[in-house]
Amino acid sequence: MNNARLYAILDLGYVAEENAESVTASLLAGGAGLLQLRAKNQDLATIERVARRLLPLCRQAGVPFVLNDHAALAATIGADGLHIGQDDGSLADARKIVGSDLFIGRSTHSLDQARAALAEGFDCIGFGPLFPTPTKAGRPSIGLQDIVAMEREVGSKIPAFCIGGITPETLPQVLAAGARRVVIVSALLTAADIRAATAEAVLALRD
Ligand code: 3NM
Repeated sequence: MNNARLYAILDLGYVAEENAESVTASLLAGGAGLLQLRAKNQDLATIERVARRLLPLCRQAGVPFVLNDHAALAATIGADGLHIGQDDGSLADARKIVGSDLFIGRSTHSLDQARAALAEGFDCIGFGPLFPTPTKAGRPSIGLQDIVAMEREVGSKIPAFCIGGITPETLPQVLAAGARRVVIVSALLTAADIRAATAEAVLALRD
């Protein structure tokens, strides 16, 4: 686990498989510090194929490659990290599958869940969605009011990434509310210039 401020996600809901490498290259060139492959509703063979193409790009950039959801596949392909949601079982169960080499992150949707993920021993968390987002449609947004407490109690111990509806327009508010690290998905993947949009976010996240 590194000290990344900007965590980018290559989400196959936004990016066609044939563009996965070029978009990932742009996210990495822009300075994303972590790269996750997220592929809801895709078969495992597709996910493995895309993951095996993205992994060397990340390695070359010195950026950890994280797989969403699929613990066994993450271990098989040699990913650096695994990310799992609230309904994806315990850390201990995921550890049994991936072993001790990978870091494991958890999605959290409240201050209590963030505290619980820290107590359980996760290596990092997502915290959100701060705002309503088309990327996770229907999930209630949690607002900005708990970011300070979350950063104090959890973000001071493990990397904690605010997520959900973060765009160039909302990022200043998110930072003003106390966030230090963010995940940005659609605002980067739909940007006219992905590398430039990523670089701008990295700049805004610097101390
Ligand atoms: N997880 P965008 S919100 C993948 O709160 C994801 O756990 C969330 O995408 C959570 O930057 C989210 O497009 C979507 O809003 C983030």
